[in-house]
Amino acid sequence: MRGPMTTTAAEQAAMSRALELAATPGVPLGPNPRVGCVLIDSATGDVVAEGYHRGAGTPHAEADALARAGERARGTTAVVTLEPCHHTGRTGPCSEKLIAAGVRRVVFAQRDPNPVAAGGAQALRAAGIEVDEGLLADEARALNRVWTFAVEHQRPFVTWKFATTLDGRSAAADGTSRWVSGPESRLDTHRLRALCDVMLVGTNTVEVDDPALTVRDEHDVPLPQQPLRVVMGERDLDPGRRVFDPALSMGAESLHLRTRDPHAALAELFARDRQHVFLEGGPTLAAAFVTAGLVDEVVTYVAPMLLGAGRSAVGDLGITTIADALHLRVDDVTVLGDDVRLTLHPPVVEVRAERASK
Ligand code: AOF
Ligand code: ZN
Repeated sequence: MRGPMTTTAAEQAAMSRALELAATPGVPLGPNPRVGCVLIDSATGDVVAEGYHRGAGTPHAEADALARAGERARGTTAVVTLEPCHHTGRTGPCSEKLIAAGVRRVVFAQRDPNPVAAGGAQALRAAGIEVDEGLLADEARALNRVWTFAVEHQRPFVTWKFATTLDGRSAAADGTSRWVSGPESRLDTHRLRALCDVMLVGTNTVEVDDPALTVRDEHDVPLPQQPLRVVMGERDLDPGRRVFDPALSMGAESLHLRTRDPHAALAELFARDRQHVFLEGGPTLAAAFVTAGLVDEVVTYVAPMLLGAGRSAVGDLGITTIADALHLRVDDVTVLGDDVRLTLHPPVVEVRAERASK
């Protein structure tokens, strides 16, 4: 039998706790998912041991809990937020560790979308262990939203961020663009940058704005590692630019990807174990990603300011008539100082079809 219907109250409580453990603050980001595991006594439901994953190269959550339980693991139920892995990557297969430890039953939330590591449930069942899946699966997926997306699509998740005036301008007619958004929005941007592992801009942005692209310390998110700073485009760049200046790097690496193709860029970044790209412009690069269908999330800061003329946040999308407009779904609206932050997700196909038919 599958699904949460067959789980006990003790298993449900253990899964909530496992999700909490998985989300332990300060667990380094990196290419691995956040995973938690609680071993409970199969008869009484009492907690025997807890464990969680602390980042790539460290023991998986199941191995961590098993090590803490020692001999007491025998006969327990392992409640884990992700299907136990069945591969040897940086560490050995958890399926075999659970079998060797004499665990009686395994309840997991999210099925492992990673084709390399999947198959744990089947291996456990084959060894005579009772397996139940799907308990709090939505919560587990949400916890590893970006990792799940990247593994399922075999490319990084792309968040495109921009700031505009009320009339949709990101720079004035003379090209000046500093301080469109206020200090609260800028602080929020640094917080979001800290959650990504790549900062991406085009060569033109480096030439015109000369950004350092580092995450500064005004944010409240622990920063285990500065995101990789990537400049994309075929044009040669002056090595004296701030993004290449070791004195300003704060430990962040930088990389010039000599391509204009968003697919090629994302493939290269995924091969380097990167999963979350924070795209910060400019308009040409943003347009290339939007038209390629490679923007997965939009975060925009709208400032209560009018310019009447000037550069728009995004370049030509090849759209000439209103029926072809790209529609986004607004998922969050937050007031930040004088600005409004909108978080949106990409084209809702039904809305387009519905409007087109009117
Ligand atoms: C984790 N932590 O607690 C579990 C994972 O390269 P490896 O050996 O660390 O394997 C990573 C894969 O293992 C990961 O993509 C996921 O599919 C699976 N389970 N990974 O990092 C854990 N249980
Ligand atoms: Zn594992």
